[in-house]
Amino acid sequence: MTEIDPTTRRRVLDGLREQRIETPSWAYGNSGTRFKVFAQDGVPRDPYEKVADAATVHRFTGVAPTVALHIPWDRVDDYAALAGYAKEQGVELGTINANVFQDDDYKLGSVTNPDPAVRRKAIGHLLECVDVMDATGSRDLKLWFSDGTNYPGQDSVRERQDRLAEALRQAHNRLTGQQRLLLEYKLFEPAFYMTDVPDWGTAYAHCLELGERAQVVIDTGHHAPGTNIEFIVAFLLRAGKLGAFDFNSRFYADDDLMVGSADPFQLFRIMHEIVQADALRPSYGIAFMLDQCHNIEPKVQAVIRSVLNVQEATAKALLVDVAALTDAQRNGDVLEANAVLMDAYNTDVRPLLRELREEMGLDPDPVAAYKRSGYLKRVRAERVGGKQAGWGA
Ligand code: AOS
Ligand code: ZN
Ligand code: ZN
Repeated sequence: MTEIDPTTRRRVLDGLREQRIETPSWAYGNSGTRFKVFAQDGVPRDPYEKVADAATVHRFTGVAPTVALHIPWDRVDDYAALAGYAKEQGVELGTINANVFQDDDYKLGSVTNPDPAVRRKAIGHLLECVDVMDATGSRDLKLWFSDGTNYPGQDSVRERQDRLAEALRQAHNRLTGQQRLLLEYKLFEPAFYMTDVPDWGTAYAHCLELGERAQVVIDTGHHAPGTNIEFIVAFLLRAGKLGAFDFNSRFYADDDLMVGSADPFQLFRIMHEIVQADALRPSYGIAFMLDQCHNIEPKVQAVIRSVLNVQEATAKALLVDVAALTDAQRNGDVLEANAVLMDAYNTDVRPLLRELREEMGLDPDPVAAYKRSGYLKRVRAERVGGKQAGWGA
């Protein structure tokens, strides 16, 4: 791409200025694999400190004004007080993530468990999460189920779908006002023969059955290798059923590495579909969340880097010359259409992003500014005995 003309420049800067990226509370805690959790100094000891870390990310990036909570990892007595603290720190509480995967009772599933008593307990937790949303003012309830089976014949696949539909219906019926139910799918893990919500098609079908408030979540790490995720994005956008993203990167499985690190081109292709559908603006309603675990790298800095990676991919997507692309597509000019897209992808958008941050009154280099700020040094001294994010806790 040659010089960016002033009109394009303004349009891209305005789009980026409006962008919102939600960070997850669990990214700030210690995490690891099933082999080892490497504890880091200065990690949060409670939800308040996670909120403080999220606010730090927002302070340096300017586009991460909400933090997602995970219940019960972030359970507190007074959610309104936590919401008030978040506001004081300059952020808000975002999506509420339900957790029905860590109790012994859930060995054979939560909402799809063959035992009705376990199903009642799991549904009770989903409803409790909506109570939390009422207290925090959160719009979205995000549901990911670890439910599934490990062996063929272990349980009735069809009955499990009925149980799932019933649980979703109860949670959906409990929502009021602007509240939404976001259903996340995952092909594998921890169930290895089949999961009860393995793919976007299953999630989409359940959301259709539920109605308007139900939307699909795309976690970029939850597909078979080689899956064309941007196709799923385009399909769900067309159907009006794309509610949210859980952004992260993967090389092999659900690696939960920093978004845009393994495959920045894929992230660009996803953001291209979003921009083409005019779905970037917050009023469209998609929650762009991160779902990451920083096992070996410093956490707040990694979240800042992740936010910048999403911004870079978005800036490139906003740079696509739509008129030239449409022209090439309509003329069947395969190579020209591809060249238009690649031209945007190959543009170095970092100067533009520095300009954006200066316009927003931020340091043009958020990572350097964060490192200079002394935040990590301070929390390392203050926070003794930081907690694990939740896995294996
Ligand atoms: C699990 O693989 C999913 O990505 C969920 O979104 C999960 O709730 C999240 O990773 C936090 O544990
Ligand atoms: Zn996820
Ligand atoms: Zn995941």
